[in-house]
Amino acid sequence: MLQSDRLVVAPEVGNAIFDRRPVVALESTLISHGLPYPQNVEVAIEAEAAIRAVGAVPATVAMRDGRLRVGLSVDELDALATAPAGSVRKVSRHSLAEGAAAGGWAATTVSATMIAAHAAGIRVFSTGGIGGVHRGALDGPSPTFDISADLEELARTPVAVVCAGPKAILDVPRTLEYLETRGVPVLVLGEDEMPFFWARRSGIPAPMTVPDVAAAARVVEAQAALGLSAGIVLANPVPAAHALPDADVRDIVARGIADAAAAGVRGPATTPWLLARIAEITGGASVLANIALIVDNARVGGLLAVELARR
Ligand code: PSU
Ligand code: MN
Repeated sequence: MLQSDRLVVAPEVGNAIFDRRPVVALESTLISHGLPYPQNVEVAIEAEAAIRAVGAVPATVAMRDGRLRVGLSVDELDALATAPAGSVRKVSRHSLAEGAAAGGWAATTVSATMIAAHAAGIRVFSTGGIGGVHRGALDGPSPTFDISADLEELARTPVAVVCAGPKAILDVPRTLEYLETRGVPVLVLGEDEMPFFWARRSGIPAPMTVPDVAAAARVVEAQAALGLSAGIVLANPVPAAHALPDADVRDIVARGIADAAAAGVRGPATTPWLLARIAEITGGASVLANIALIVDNARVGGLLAVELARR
């Protein structure tokens, strides 16, 4: 059991949870490792604003000095965003204890954010894209076995995660197979295809389509009522105005992955490295798409939390 002194919930967030008002968790790895400064702090603030605009309370999660923090101030968001490169750890389930023992700031990935959100009593969490089965994890001359801890967390922790699908740098079909095996429903909002992170469509059929957020809320509610203790993925395609063309994403990802292999990048550094490399290749267009999808996922997470609180 998580000791209460290891979980610090901001008063506004704690009051909302106590009153059963809608709350949406946000993660911090996309601030420290996913996007360049100053867009990282701008998107952190915009995502919180998008949640408030639909009547929910935002709670950005990070770890500081060994404690999981649920709800950060603007100054704290800024501290995470401006910390010198390499000074903030990226923590997932397997590295949370190490990050806690080390002290200082640590940014939580999807898996670590789900742990904190669930411990605090938050049912909805918005991010950019979830981790998944990396390309080359299972095949090629030397399989890396690199499968994001996000997938196992979704299998065991009952939090609904709003995202633009698995990041397009991943093996999306195998990520879907993994989630199916581990009992995680994957819902796509308003489309019959999985989104492709920076692009709206991937060509990969959606496991399940929901027409609107109210329909998604009914699935979340049924999942809980049936005693199924897994999470849920609600995939929301990137807003059309900032989407990259599907075919371009395919080419860009292939280039980025070839570059990463040539540079010998491995392990938890892989995702941040590829996101930065793809930002270079696209002249910043991928960053604009990433920002747009994070803010829109925050809005949809807010609507989902409002719908769940109303029922
Ligand atoms: N969404 C984004 N940018 C990111 C991430 C999500 O738009 O950088 C982060 C999340 O924290 C996710 C992590 O958990 O990438 C996946 O890392 P890995 O593949 O090492 O598990
Ligand atoms: Mn990994």
